[in-house]
This record gives sequence, C-alpha cells and structure tokens, in this order.
Amino acid sequence: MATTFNDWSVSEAEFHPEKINHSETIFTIGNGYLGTRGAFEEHFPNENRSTFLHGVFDDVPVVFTELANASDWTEMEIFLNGERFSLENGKILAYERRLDLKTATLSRSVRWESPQGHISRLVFERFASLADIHLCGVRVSITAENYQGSIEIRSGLNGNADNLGFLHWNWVGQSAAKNSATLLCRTRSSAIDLCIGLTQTLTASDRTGRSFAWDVHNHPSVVSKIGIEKGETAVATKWVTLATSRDGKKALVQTQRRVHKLSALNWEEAYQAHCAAWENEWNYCDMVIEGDDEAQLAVRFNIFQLLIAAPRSDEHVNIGAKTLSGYGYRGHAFWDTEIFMLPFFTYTRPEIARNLLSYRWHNLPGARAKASANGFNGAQYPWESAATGEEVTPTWVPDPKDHTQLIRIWTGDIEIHISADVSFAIWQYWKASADDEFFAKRGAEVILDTARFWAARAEWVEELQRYEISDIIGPDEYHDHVDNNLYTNALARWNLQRALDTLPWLETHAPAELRRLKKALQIDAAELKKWQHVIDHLYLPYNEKTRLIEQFDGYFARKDVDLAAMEPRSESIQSIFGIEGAAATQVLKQPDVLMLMYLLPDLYDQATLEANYRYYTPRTDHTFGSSLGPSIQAIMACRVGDVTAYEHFMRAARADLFDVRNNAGDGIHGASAGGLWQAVVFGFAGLRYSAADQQWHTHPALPKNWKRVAFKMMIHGKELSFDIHQ
Ligand code: IFM
Repeated sequence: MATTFNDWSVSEAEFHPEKINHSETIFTIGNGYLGTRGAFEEHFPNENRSTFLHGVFDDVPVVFTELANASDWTEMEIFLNGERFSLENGKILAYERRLDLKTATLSRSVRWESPQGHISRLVFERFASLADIHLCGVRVSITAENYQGSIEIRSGLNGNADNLGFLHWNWVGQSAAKNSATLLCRTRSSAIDLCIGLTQTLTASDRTGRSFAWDVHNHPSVVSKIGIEKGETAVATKWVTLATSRDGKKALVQTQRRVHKLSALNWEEAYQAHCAAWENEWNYCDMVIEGDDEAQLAVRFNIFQLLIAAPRSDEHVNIGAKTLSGYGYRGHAFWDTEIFMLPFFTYTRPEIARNLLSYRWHNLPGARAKASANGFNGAQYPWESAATGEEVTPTWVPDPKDHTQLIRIWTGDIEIHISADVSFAIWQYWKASADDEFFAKRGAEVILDTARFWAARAEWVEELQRYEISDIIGPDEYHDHVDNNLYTNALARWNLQRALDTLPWLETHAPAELRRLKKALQIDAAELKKWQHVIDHLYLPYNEKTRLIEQFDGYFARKDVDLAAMEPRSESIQSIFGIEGAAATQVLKQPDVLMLMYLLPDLYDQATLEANYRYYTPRTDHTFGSSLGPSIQAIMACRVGDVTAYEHFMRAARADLFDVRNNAGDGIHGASAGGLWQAVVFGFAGLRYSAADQQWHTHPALPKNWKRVAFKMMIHGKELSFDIHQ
C-alpha cells in the first residue's frame, strides 16, 4: 500500500483495489466498545466491511462461536445528479484516505468525475465517539464543481450484514420516520439484542434538504435530497446510536428514545468531546521517538490499535488476537492478551488491565470445567476463549492448500501454558499497580486455582525422582506433542511458587478473603505440601557445560536446518516443509526458551542467556513464523547487545502497516502491537525492575538513528516519565 507517514497519521494517496482488505484493516476505527473496518461508505466489490461489538458472540460451525458482524452503521449510497457515486466507475481525479491517530478520525477526500462528466469533490469523515461509546458519526461534504443539480443520499442500517456469508441476526423489529430509522435484531443462538438507530440531515448553504424514511424490511433507511448550485457544497450528517442487551435492558430502551434526538446533535460539539477524550488517552499512553519517522508512526499506530480495542467499561470481555478489526480467529482471545498486550495497559491504563484480568476471573468456571473434563483439579484456561471462557479452539480446520483435507488442531487440547500466562499477567499487574483489592478478591483465586491445576498436571516419574509435563505444545507451535517444554515447565513452577507466596500475603492483608478461598477451594495442608514438592522436583532442562537449555526433550536430535541459506523466502518454514516436515527440524516458529528468559529474567545468568540466544536465534523463523516473535526477539537482542534488535523491531512495526505476512486483511495483529510497545520500553529503553533494591532501572540501548525516546508509565498509581536521549 502506498502509505505515507507523518508522526500522527497514516494515509494512502492512491486507491489500490487489490489491497482493499488490507487497507480496511489499517483504517479501522473504534472506541473500545466497537470496531469498524475502514470499508467505503458507498461499498466496493470484494470488501469485508464489518463492525464488531465486544462480547457479541454467536454460535457458528467449526469454530464454535464468533463475533457477529453487526448491522453496518457507515453505509451511504450517494447519487450525484442521478449518477451513483462509486470508485468502480468514472474517473478518480484525486484521492486521499487518512487515519488521524490523535483524534481517531478516518477521513477520505475524493475528486471524482462521473461517467457523464460531472466533477464532484467528496470529503468523508467518520468517528466512533470515545466520549460517548454508543455514538458514531459520519459526515460527507459534496461540492459540485462543474454542474448544478441534485444530491441524494440513502443512509441505511443493514440487518443483513453477515460474517463472510454466515448471517447471525434475526430481525426483531424496525421503525422509520422522516429522517430517522431504527432496527432491532437478535443473534440467532446467543440471543443478544442489538438496537441501532440513525438520523440523517442534508444541508447546503442555509437550506435543509427533504428527508424521508425508506422502510425496507431489515434494512430501514433515510433518504435525503437537496438541489445544489455549481460550486456549492452540500453536507450530509449521519448520526448513529447503538446498544445491546449486554448493556442492560435500560440501555436498549434509552437507545430507542435517543434516536429521535440525534438530529439536534451539533457535529462540532460531539466531535470536540470525542477529541478531548482521545487527548486524555494519549496523555497517558503516547510514546515519542525522535530521529526515526517510520518507527514513530508505527508505535503510535500500534498503540492506537490497542486503545481502540480496549474495553473501558466492561470486565466480561477480552481482546481477540485480531482485536475488533477483522475476521481472523473470529474474535477469540489467546495468551496474546496476557503476555503481549496487557503490559501496555498494566503500565499505562491500569483500569483497562483490571477489566481484562477480571474477564479471566469471571471465567474461572469455564477453566475449572476444562480442568475437570481433562481429569484435573483446579483451573485450566482455554487456549481460545470467547464469551464464556469455555474452550473454543476448532478441532479440525480445512487445509489452506487443499480444501478437501482437514488438519487436526491440537492447541486447544495441549497448548496449556496459557493458564500460567494468565497468572503471570495478574501478578505483573498487581506488582505494578499495587491494587491489593483486586488481588485479594480476584487475582489470588486465579493464581491458587491455576497452581492447583499445575500440581495435578505434573506427572511424577518414579525412576527419575522428578515431575515432568508431557505431551504439550509450547509457544513454538512448529513442534507439538512434546515433553518438558522449558517455557511451560518453568512457568508452571513459577505459578506454584506465586500461589505459595499468595497465602501468607492473604493471611496478613486480607484474612477474610483467605478464609473464603480456603473454604471455597478446600485447600488443605497436604495439598500445599504437594505444591512445594512439585516446585522442588519439577524438571527444568539445563546443560551445565554448554549452558544450553533444550527447548523440549529430544529437540537437539531433530534435523538442523541452515535457515540463512534458504533466504530469501516468501513462505514460512511450515508451509515449505509441511507440518510434519517442520516438526522434524529444529526451526522455531517463535522464540520459546528466549521467551521464558524474557518473562523470568532472574532465573538464568547473562552467560546462559547469551549461549541460548546464540543457539536459538539462527534457528527461528523470524520472517514468516509467528507475528508474536519479532518484538520479543528485539528485546532479547537488546539484552545481549545484538544490533539486529532494530531489524526485528521493524519487522513487528511493519506487520500490519506493510502487511509483511500477507494476512493483515484478516485484522490487526494485536499481540505484535503490544509487543512493539514492550520492545521500546523493556528492550531499547531497557527498563527492568530489580528485586534486590526494589527499584526500576533503565539500561538503554537505543538504535543508532534514534535521538530520543519518551514515554510514561503508571507505577503504584503514580505517573513516571521516562525521557531517554541517545
Ligand atoms: O497465540 C498465537 C500463537 O502463539 C501463534 N499462533 C497464532 C496465535 C494467535 O495470535
């Protein structure tokens, strides 16, 4: 995409129909309640237009449940002197689409000549209000450059919006009157009601056009018409309000009532309130990079993606791997949230981190059910999670290379490290925020119950007098059904240790909570003894001579591949060698041993880190493996003083903006976005907390071209400013 950058906006100066889905992702806007892809108001072939609302899941075959594409609020059909405006026809004389990150405003300016030679300039603006999350606005200004005539705009609420062919909504009711329309629909299986309403006004100079309702079943619209003179500009303003039964019955009734008042809304006032809310947001979260325009824009773009997906007033939802910006992974949440996105929220917007972690607490029943179905005590979090916290990873999916074949997906069965990842994020949040209330009432329960799962899951091997964890998948998904994956074993042990630390803390600081938990979970002395036994005897591979850690049993015996000799490549190692072929090699999809060393830096000394860095780095599929890898690789490169840190960082920075993996059309890579922030803070700025003196320290290693990095962090409720110069 011919994208140009300034430090606060992403823009495209030409329309590229062949990259339409990629640009829809890039130009997504949202407000933490909903996310709307950047499809054109007037439609275009092959578009994937969608609006996803947090928590509005509905059943679907194969992937169990998915975010239901809601009725489209941006749609506008425009007739210029009777000719329908479309970029498919006529001539595009000038074009620019711009996403202003500072104000979360998407605008598009098009100078268009119709097939009959009428030239118009159209300027579109849209925003999803952050000041009022139930309000969205679209405005289009149309100037008739070389003609006089009529402008007609049909703005609809399309109840037939589907998920790539699958319709989730049943019509419940609708109304339309003059310049307003309302639609009520309900998801088919989950029975979530959506009420959405619009008003539209069309003006030119001091005249107001005529509007009437067009009450088409399941697609009510408002049609507005006005006559304009040559050189005159007509302005159509469409306001949309929406709420679902997830917001409560009252919210639905209020939305219905509110529709009629919308036309009195003043654009400037509502827009200014939205901009002020964003100013406040950036005040906490901005990150300044001087000396590198591309990196500057990329970090702001990625922070923006996290902020528009962040639930500010809902603790029953998580952020999907593709945020609210696309169909990829169907809105399901993974460890991507806890390990990659959450640190950004924990250290800049702790209230949002608390909401996200509360989602896991609310979903403990699902995690307990999963553990119990597998024959274990405690809580085992699902690999993919949606509304209820039950496992929603598909078991079989069609082979992308041959749709007649199915591929077995094992992650839902055996990628179990997520339970420790959730505990890790809770602990990190607690330490950063000092939110004792959250920890005592919610976090502790998760840590104790996941620890209980680990104690049950670890297997005692009598002849070796140790515990092992067998038949799992670690972060490196090129290898499945492996035993003793370091990442999983070490974090399981860490989870058990933190559980044992939690009990005395509760005893001192929240004894009533301790009594409640002991009763609810029925933890007794014998169980605590078992936890300690597992901690003391859980196997963590390590070769004292070489300092190398074998990622899992038998990894070193797999085939070594010279990845450098295979460059340049345009495919992942898994697609070149096949699933089993890649598994037979030592090539990693993403850092695994190094990932663990990032999360638990005190476990190994610098020499061990360096030895493992040297071993695993050339064996990792950095370019086409997991999008989660590059930011972590960048951090670890900083920790060993390797200048390739910048190269890895830029790979993450470009993941979506440049569509480096050819899949950004499916939505934003949320984990990569969160990882990028971490790469600046914990990599280049080198921020580290020392348990020894209980202080934060910086070990800056700025890329050569960076003059300065500045950002803020919230620690124990206090704002700290970091300003690091070359
Ligand atoms: O969670 C990740 C996983 O680590 C790699 N495959 C994609 C998942 C979702 O982003």
